[in-house]
Formats: sequence, structure tokens, C-alpha cells
Amino acid sequence: MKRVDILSYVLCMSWMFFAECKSVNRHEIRKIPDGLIFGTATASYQVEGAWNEDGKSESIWDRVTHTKPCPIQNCDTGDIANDSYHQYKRDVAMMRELGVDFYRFSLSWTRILSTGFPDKINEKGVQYYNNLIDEMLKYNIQPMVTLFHWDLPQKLQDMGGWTNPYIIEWFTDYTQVAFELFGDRVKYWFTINEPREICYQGYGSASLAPLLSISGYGDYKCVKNILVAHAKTYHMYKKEFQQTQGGTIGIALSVTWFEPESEKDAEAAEESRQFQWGIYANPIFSKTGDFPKVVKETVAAKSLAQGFSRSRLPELSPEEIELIKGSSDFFGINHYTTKIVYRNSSFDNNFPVPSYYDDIGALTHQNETWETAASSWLKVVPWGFYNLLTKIRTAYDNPPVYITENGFSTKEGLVDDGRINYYRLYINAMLDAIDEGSDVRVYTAWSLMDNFEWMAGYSERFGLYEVNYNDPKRTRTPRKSAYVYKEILRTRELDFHYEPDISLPIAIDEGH
Ligand code: GBH
Repeated sequence: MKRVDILSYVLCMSWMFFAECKSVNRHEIRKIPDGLIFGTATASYQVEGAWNEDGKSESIWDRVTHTKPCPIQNCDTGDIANDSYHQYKRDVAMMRELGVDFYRFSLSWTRILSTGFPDKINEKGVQYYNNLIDEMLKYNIQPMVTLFHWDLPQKLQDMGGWTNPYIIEWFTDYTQVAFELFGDRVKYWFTINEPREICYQGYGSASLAPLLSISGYGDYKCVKNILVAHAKTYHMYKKEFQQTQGGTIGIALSVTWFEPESEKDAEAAEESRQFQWGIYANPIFSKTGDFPKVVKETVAAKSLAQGFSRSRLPELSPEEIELIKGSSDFFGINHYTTKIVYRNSSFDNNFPVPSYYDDIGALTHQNETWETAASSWLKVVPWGFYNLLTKIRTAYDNPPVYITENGFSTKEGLVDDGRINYYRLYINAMLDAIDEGSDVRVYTAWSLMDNFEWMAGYSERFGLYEVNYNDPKRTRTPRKSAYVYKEILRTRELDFHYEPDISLPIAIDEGH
């Protein structure tokens, strides 16, 4: 037994780590089931650059990164980023080197509609996406398109952004244009990437644009508008486009796994799940629809006790509940890590009142023994991924699942054994869940290449390819993990012992 196996065996003895046993009892070589497709992902602001070229207007990320004093690590910006606006051919060549089935990227609203509204279509911006899509299709790589990955037009933010119910119109006007322009070739659509991060991190805390800290209020207004905007886009696609275009459409939620610290914290862990992602998943994927009961009741009771005249969480009307219910063809999951939850019984914490975390009434931590990525929040906990997929299967009647993001950050450097280990363990945990009946159909590695990691700038690297930001050409070089990912896709096997020779070039295989 290797040292890590012995450690895992000991951990298996205690009930709370029971789930850990599943993923460590791994086969040497494991088959990937037929039909599961593999790809990589990026997002517009994180890779495109060309922030003010060819008619593109200002987004909330342009505004934040140009703010003085700079709120981003090292004062990094996405002004140039990976220069993908000019280098899409190189990006597609990398997809061919990896042999991916698809590539998930996002559209920049301000590149397509300079005014934010559909009164003027910016032809040059449209041309960029046409070029990228056509180049991918030439090599049989499916485009998967995220309509919104955080780069809201600044003008719409000036009018309240996701807290203004008019955003439902602004968003559906924009998404209609996108379906009209690209829907003949795009067969996979994602409406919104990670509503939790948009609402909580953007409006409830100052950890993503627009850097507001209106916690327990602004974040909840955002939640409702996002759900309705998403659902209206979904129904528009179904009604006006799907028959002729034949695609599939859904949402990508950020889903952290919350594990109870002990048996007595089971309820606190479940409530954390409901507040953190059930607030989006329950309205869309449950049979009853609407916000989770515990979230509605807790926020309503606290709001009244705090002197508000109504709940800080907006209500969904019966019509809105029906509109949102079932509005996703699949459950899109961005998953990275796990947290341990315990009840905050004394409630004497440092959370402001009111706030989202005060409403949750639980605290989290991560185990110090868990291996960590370059991002401090990202710990390697593959059994959490297994538990999460199992929970989604049982709680929401086994929906089709698309893993829309999963990945690991390092510092610079081409030998990234930490990333290789992460991908192997997480794919292995996913295969365990599939063996037990989870209907996972898509797996997406975040990311194809290093990119602008939001507030962390370029200090945390998620790429299978390294990007050299000192080089005006933004040269991309495959990391060791790129060779390993390629081999998994080529052989359709997970082999924990495969060691690539990274002195050889990573070649484009025939058929790609
Ligand atoms: C995704 O967000 C994004 O979609 C993508 O753009 C990004 O580059 C990628 O992941 C890597 O970060 O609770 O304070 O400990 C990930 C969202 C961010 C959710 C960190 C969990 C934990 C912060 N995750 N967050 S905290």
C-alpha cells in the first residue's frame, strides 16, 4: 500500500469520511463510458483582450480593472489578456492538439451590441465570433456558447444591473440577437454562468464586478432577476429557435459541496447547500419549483425581526414559479471544491446584520490536510464531487448533467503534477457517480489556457496551456497536463500511471 492509500484507509474508518473510500479504491486503468464528451472552456473577458477595439464598448470588468487605485492583484487588466480576439486560429489549433469534442466560450455583450441594446449590431464583433465558430466547425469541434459570463455592459450597470427588473428585457433582447446570429451553427447554449458568483460576489460582497457590498439585500434582488431573465431566454429559444436550429439550452450553476463537520451539523450543511445553490436549483430543477422553503422562511423571519417591512428575499409569483420550473435541458455544474460546515450556534460572528452569511447561520472551513491549489479556496477533495453528483441525482430526479467547469490552479511552470493529480482524481470520482447511475454527459476542463483570473489577475493559472504574459505574442505552451488530458481523450481510459514525454511536440492527430 502506498502511503496515501493507508491514510485514506484510516480516514475511511470514521463515518464522516466514509465517502472518501469510494474514490481512493481506484482501478489502475478505467474505461470512460461511451457517449461522455470532453472539452475545455474559457470566457470572453478572461481571454479576448481588444477591450476597446472595433466598436466594443465598456463592460463592468473594463470599469473595475481601470479603477484607481487598482483593486486587482498586480493591477492586472484584461485589456490584452490572451489576445484571443486576434489569435483564434491558434486557440483552435490547441483544441485540435488536445483532441477535444467541444469548446465552451462566452460572448461579450459589449462586443456584439455596443450600446448594450439591439438598436445597432456591431458587425466586426460579430465577425470575430463567426470566424471562431467556423474555424472550430471546420475541424468538427462543437461550439458551446455561454451567453453571459459576467461582462455586463457598464451602461446597464449604471442603471442597476442585475438588481433592476428591466434587465429581463435587456438580457432577452441581447440573447435573441445571439440566437439569430449564431444559432444556425451553435447547438449548445448556456444562458448564464454562475448566478451565485454574479449575485453574491458582485452585489453582496466586493469580490467580483461591480464590487458592491449590499449583502442580504442586493444579492437577493439579483437572484430573482437572474432566474426570470434566464427562464425567459430559455422559453424564447424553445419557442422561436429550437425547431429550426435544433439545439439544447440550460444554465451553469456554481456548486460547491458542503459536508457536515459532524452528525449534528447535517442540517447546517443542508441549509448551506440550499442557500448557496438550492436558491437557483430548486426553482429550476425541483418538482415544486420556487425558492427552497428554508431559505424563504429564514430570510422572511429575520427580515421582520430586523425591522424590514417585508422579506429581503423577493417573492416569486405563481406565474414566475411556473415560468422558471423546468427551464433547463440539463443541470450545468461548475465544480471546484468542498467545504466543511458547522452550525454557528451562538450566532456571535463577525457577519454584518443583515447579510447573506448571517442568514445562512453556519460557518465553513477546509481541512488543513487537503492539498491546495494556487488559489487558497481550492482544495483537492474528489469525494466531495462524488457526493455532489449523487445528491443531484437523488434530489432532482436524475437530470442530465453537464460538467461545465472543473479545474485546478498552479503558479507558472510547465510541469503541473498537481493539476494532473486533480483531473485524474476528479474524473475518477465522476466515473464512480456515473457507475451508480448519475447521468453525466459532458465534462469540461477549466481551462484551455491560463487567463485573467478576475480579482487574482494572472497570479493564478488554470490552463492546460501556459500563456506567457511577458511576450506581446502571448505565446501558448502545452503543460504536462495537456499531454495527459489528450491521452485520456484519445484512449478513452483513465490511467493513473501514464507519464507523457513532454520533450515531444503535442501533435494534432488525424481526424482533427
Ligand atoms: C469559475 O468561478 C468561473 O466561472 C471562471 O470564470 C473562473 O476562472 C474559474 O471558476 C476559476 O476560479 O467562498 O470566498 O472561499 C469559480 C467560482 C470562486 C466559487 C471561488 C467558489 C470560493 C470563494 N468560485 N469561490 S470563497
